[in-house]
Amino acid sequence: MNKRVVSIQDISCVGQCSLTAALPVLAACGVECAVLPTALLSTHTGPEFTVPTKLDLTEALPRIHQHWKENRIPFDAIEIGYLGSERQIGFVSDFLSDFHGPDTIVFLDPVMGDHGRFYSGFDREYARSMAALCGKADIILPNLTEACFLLDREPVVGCYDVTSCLDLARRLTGLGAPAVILTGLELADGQISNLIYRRETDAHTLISTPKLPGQHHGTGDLFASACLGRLMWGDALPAAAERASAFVSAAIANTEPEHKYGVRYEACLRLLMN
Ligand code: PXL
Repeated sequence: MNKRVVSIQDISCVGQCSLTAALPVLAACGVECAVLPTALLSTHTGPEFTVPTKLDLTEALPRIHQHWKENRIPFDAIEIGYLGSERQIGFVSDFLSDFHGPDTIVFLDPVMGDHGRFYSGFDREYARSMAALCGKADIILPNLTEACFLLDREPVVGCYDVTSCLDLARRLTGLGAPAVILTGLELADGQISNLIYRRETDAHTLISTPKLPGQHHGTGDLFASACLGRLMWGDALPAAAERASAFVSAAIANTEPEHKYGVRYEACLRLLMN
């Protein structure tokens, strides 16, 4: 009980994603959320808006790191989401050297693309640095596109089968993280699945929910924070992922398809509470 997480990702001032989603979602799970904001953007970078303004906070990160180190502030988990540059990956790597204790869970969403393409500002070089960072994490949560980029493969789009996904998950643990959650998989018509794989037991769990209409920004961020929050509350990883999936699914169902800010998850936060 009384867990403290630090969430390292951007603040998108408008857009229900990254830090503005991590804070309420982790709080709903009963978990304290400290923040290490990597950049301040006027909106998320999705095509729903014109190009957002961006204040890069890279310079502030080592100073915050140093102050926390002086004050010996411990974290039960480190959540890593959207990072803007290889320099920031380098910073996170240094941060982990000081703050990844034996009982700290490093939960890394290697945000860089979807639907077979990089998000704007990301490329193969970035993917290689992110693959190295995966070696320092305990649990990584790539979608199918990110999984392919991490393994330096051509991206796969659309339907894929469980056997191929399992093969991908096994190879991803080869990067160093002992557990992988492959997110947003379309394994069967009308379904969205998450596949949880652990290297230690070679066991996997598949969690599927109906695919709902609309393409929304930030669903991966919500899933990650909800899954980490439930894990911190004491759920086992498959139960945490199941609860997070149900939460995201309810949030999507609560959102009109044309809503462009993200998903309306606020009314569904109670699904994460004990
Ligand atoms: O949802 C991930 C995310 C977070 N933050 C920003 C983004 C994105 C995805 O594109 O643009 C700024």
